[in-house]
Amino acid sequence: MYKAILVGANFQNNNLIDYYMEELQNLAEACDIEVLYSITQAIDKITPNLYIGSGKVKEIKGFANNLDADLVIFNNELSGSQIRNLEEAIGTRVIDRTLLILDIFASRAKTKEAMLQVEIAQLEYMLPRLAGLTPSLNRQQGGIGSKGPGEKKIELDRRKIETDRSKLKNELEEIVKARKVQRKNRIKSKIKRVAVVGYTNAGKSTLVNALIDFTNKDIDKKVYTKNMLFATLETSTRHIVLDSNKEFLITDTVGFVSNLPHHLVESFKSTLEEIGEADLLLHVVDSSHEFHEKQIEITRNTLLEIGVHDVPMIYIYNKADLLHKPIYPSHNPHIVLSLKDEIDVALLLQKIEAELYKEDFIASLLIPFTEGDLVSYFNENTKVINQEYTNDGTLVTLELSPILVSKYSKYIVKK
Ligand SMILES: Nc1nc2c(ncn2[C@@H]2O[C@H](COP(=O)(O)OP(=O)(O)OP(=O)(O)O)[C@@H](O)[C@H]2O)c(=O)[nH]1
Ligand SMILES: [Mg+2]
Repeated sequence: MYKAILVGANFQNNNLIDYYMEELQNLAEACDIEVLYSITQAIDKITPNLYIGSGKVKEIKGFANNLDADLVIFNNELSGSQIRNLEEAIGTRVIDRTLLILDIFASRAKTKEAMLQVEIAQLEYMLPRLAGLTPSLNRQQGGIGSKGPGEKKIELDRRKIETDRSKLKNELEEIVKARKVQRKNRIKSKIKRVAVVGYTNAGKSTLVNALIDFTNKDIDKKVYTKNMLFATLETSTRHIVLDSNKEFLITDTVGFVSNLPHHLVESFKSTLEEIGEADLLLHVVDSSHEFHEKQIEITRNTLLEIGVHDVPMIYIYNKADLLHKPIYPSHNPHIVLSLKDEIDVALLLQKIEAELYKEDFIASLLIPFTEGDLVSYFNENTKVINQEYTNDGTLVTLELSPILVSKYSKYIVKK
């Protein structure tokens, strides 16, 4: 287990530095790294060779010696030569936030697609830094960066890395193509789609599971949840059927974090495209987190970065059971709840249903007795409010989508 010192350069005395450093600590712990100490320095501009001032570097070396640290993690993204210079000056391995996040993703990836995406992002991170990576660093590989292309780094051969990268990209493209076909079929089926988005550890997977629990108790279908950063990397989609016979697909997605490495976002774009095609986004927020407003902003910006602008969104201020004082949500429409509370989950489902099916009509249809199958169809597939038998046929009052309204318009007697 690595024992690390965290370092953050703070430009123009940004008041969020404490938040970023706390997050960096969480990221390190998600990587099984023990954090011994955290240092920040206010700077106006980057010192080219060491990023921060040389006096501060000496101070870090002192802490590293005294505390017996074997790793220094920078909150800021470093160049290859900065890494090399810092390692020489401090005498430990030096990595940055980006590499740390890439490493967490590498250790969490389970599907072929996710593994390829992470590996491509890792190679793209490495390519511009090859010159700076010293041989000793490469021999020390193991632990951090050891997943994916880690071992291959011994050969530090740019050409080889570039070939690897394009091979992996081709492989990924094949998988993406296959998934696109699947997705097209789903779009054709016209079933409504909901995507769950939000900061990592906010409760996105818990939400999917709560809906599964509430609607069909099929625990085999549950997705993975855990109190750690980036528990979910792969998107997974589940089918929810409501009491009203209405249904939708719900997709759980990877969580966001501040300064999500650009290569990683690029690499995961194909997976995240599904978000933009959804009819509704559920933006889950850990309302018990001190900086949840900042986390909302980061999530919104990341969504913009992947090209999602105009999908309707409900803000779900989750973990209300952990709140010590009331909160005043600034985003609408919203709901404050605890996903651990079944009544709250029922209310949430109502809200989702109302939003997804807001265009539905209540209509009365007179179905001739000769078309009995149609009456059963409506009972199985729509929300029937009332049904009575008249001399001319069955009078069914029900909620209809605009599509069904036009399809069965000839039977409509009242709308
Ligand atoms: N107290 C409390 N804990 C909750 C609530 N909802 C979720 N959690 C916990 O929060 C932690 C994270 O939940 P997940 O559902 O895994 O979070 P996620 O957003 O999917 O996280 P990533 O996949 O890592 O991005 C778990 O330990 C959950 O049990 C809630 O309403 N109250
Ligand atoms: Mg999750």
